[in-house]
Amino acid sequence: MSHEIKKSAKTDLYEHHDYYAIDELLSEDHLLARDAVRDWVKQEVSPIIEDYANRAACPTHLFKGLAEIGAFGPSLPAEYGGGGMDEIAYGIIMQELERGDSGIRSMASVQGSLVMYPIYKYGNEEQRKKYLPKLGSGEFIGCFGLTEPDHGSNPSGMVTNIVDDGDVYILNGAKMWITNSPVADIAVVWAKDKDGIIRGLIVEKDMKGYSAPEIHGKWSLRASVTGELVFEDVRVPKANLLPNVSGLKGPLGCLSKARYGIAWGALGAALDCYDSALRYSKEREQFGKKLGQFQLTQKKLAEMITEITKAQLLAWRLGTLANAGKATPAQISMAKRNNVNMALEIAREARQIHGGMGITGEYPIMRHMMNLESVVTYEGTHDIHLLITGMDVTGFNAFG
Ligand code: TGC
Ligand code: FAD
Repeated sequence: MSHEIKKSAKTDLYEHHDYYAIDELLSEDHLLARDAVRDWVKQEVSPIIEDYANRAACPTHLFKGLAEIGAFGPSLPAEYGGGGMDEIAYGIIMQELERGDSGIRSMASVQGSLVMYPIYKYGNEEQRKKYLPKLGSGEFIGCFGLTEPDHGSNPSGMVTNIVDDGDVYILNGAKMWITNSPVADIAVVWAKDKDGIIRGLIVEKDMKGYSAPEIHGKWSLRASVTGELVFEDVRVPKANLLPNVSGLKGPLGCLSKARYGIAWGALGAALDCYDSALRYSKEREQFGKKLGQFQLTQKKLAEMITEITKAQLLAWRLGTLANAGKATPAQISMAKRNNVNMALEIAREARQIHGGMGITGEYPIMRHMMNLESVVTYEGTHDIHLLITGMDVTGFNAFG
């Protein structure tokens, strides 16, 4: 894909906000990873992102750079193409990427948590060796096909299926809303076998009967490419079946990994909106005073930094639980839901503080706000995560 890099004249002035000295809870490695990714975002993402979002174009040239900074599978073992770091480092990297743009974090989430992770966790050694180094280096782009046109929140109803035919499975069906599918070399696809059991397969783009048309007209995540996956009698070698998992817990296990990253990522978008609003409130004057001198503006800013601080603590504690292997799916749901909603509310308040300027691309607010409307829906909607918490505390399932 060709890319015209139009550098914006404005500089990324972002400064970190750490009201509760959470940095003191982080290791030197965490801080080094954070600073490296922040610098990369300032140099490679901030100057071009408004232009790409405006044109609804995906900066696919950033895949290589994302690989170089270790954004693909930061907590997967290094010998399998990951970063060999811990879960908090993974979270912080997602935070810094989403500070630039949710679509850039999406590129990394899908590649690392939804494509490399299932191949690492559920694949055999041959599959790991064949795909993971190429995915880790950005030579291959991957995508994750779970959602279908008629089965979004309820993936267990999927109709995409495989039929056993000697050395191959014949795959039929369609997936919808798939991040990166139009540019992907491989897809991790979830489909039902003849007994209705969900299985995972690695499907390659050159397999006959595979297509990945792009979905156009998005007002959200405009710098991220989204498409369908269509399978018409695709003959997938049996060697491409992920042997070590069956059932919905396969894809849901990957989602736990990615939702964890989003809980941190959303903090980045919120911090960027707060940072911009705080700066604007100290510069812009009305009625002979800076906006920040009005009590109503202070209320907005004080509530923003309070909510950000609470969400930072939630993410950090979730990270320590994840490092100990103790983070439950329901705890991850709570953090994803809370932090994304928090970021969306902060984007809306930050937009108010910027007045009319807040709707322009001069400031990152509107882009973050529109992006977050997808983030609050994908990887489980706001209400689905509420129902997961509800089920966890009551023991009653209110989905069906
Ligand atoms: P349920 O009966 O509850 O569970 C089935 C099996 O899965 C296990 N399980 C999990 N395992 C690991 N992690 C989790 N988070 C898990 N949640 C459940 C569960 O223990 C059970 O195991 P077993 O051994 O008993 O079989 O399943 P259900 O059919 O009732 O569904 C529950 C529900 C509604 C919560 C689930 O379907 C759900 O989470 N729906 C939301 C769908 C969703 O999140 N889709 C995301 C698609 S991918 C995407 O959006 C990528 S965007 C990427 C980007 O661009 O960044
Ligand atoms: P629906 O499930 O139809 O839900 C519509 C509304 O009904 C929501 O508000 C929901 O909360 C509510 N609802 C549904 N069920 C219940 C219930 N039981 N009780 C109360 N309310 C309910 N999927 C992938 O597999 N791979 C990807 O890479 C991927 N990338 C995406 C990228 C983007 C930009 C977007 C927008 C989506 C992506 N998705 C992807 C799909 C995403 O995960 C789904 O959109 C999401 O899970 C919701 O499904 P749906 O859109 O079909 O909404």
